[in-house]
Amino acid sequence: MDALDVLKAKYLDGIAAAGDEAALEEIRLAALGKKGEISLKMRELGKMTPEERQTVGKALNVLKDEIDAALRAKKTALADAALDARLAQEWLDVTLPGRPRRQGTIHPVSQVMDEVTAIFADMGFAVAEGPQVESDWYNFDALNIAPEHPARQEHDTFFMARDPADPRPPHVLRTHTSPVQIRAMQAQGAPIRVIAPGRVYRMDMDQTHTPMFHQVEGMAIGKDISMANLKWVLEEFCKAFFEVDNVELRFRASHFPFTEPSAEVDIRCSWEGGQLKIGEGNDWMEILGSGMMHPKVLEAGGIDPNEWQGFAFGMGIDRLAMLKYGIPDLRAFFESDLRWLRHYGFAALDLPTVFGGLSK
Ligand code: 2NM
Repeated sequence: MDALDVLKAKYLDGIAAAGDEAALEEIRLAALGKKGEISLKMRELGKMTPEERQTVGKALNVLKDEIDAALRAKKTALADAALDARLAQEWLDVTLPGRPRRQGTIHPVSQVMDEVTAIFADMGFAVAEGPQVESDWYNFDALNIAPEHPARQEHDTFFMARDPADPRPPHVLRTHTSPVQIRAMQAQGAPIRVIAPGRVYRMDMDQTHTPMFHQVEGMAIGKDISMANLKWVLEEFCKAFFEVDNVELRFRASHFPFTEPSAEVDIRCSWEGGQLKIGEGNDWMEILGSGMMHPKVLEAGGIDPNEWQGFAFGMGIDRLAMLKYGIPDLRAFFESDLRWLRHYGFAALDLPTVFGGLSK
């Protein structure tokens, strides 16, 4: 029995001293592996007398269990210690503020989108969103844009790859956010007041056009909504957006397939000394398109044009951002130049609100 006590002391000391899992595994093999010391001793039981076999066998089994238990306990202890060490090393204080040098900024387009959304939300308009890849029906037909309209020809619109097996016209990258409004009408019915801000795509690229740009369109449908409501809403919008007390708008007769009558809207301004001033001066600047929703568009949205009527308008966000924040070159908008973003970007935590100041 002395021999087993020596074995026991040897292995338990070894286990206690083991510094990692590999060392433990070595000990396990040496003691309990197929050719391990304990296993070999077990094999010798066959040569013993039945009485010897009973006492030595029992003692060997006890020893085997003790070593096995010590190995498991040590393995757990090593894993716990490894985790503790890792936790001690990889800590992170999630309550720390961001490091100013590395903090990102809000892109002027996002800032203006948020401002526009806040202003219209204040007048009771909900925000609607929809897919950027649209069916030909939602992007064109539902908006009373005829098949022969120039916008439907190859050169203005990005078409998705055509499946030769599919007879339907291919989907398109939406050329305006109007399809979102068709979807909103279908989903909610009338009366309704929504704006649809988002990305739109047209095949155009020069000093003043990028193939992807941003729009916000809006509509209000009710029993007696008129151009007068449109004019008030747009004036309120312009005063809030340009942060001036007075604005003057000029409605010029125009033509859009989705509105009848249609008007382009100019705002009184001055450009004296290259500096834009809104609400004064003798210049006019076009800022948006608008009109009364065409009966066919209401119908496409599932709304009865004999019972309901509404106004709609649309404007370009990118140009509004350039005007308001004095950004000279449109193309820099989408180049992701960090110096540009730091210069023209906005602090991430200053959310625009109508009551708290839109742009601070
Ligand atoms: C414009 C000009 C005039 C417009 C129409 C609609 C819809 F989907 F409700 F019919 N949304 N926006 C619209 C009307 C857009 O952009 C120059």
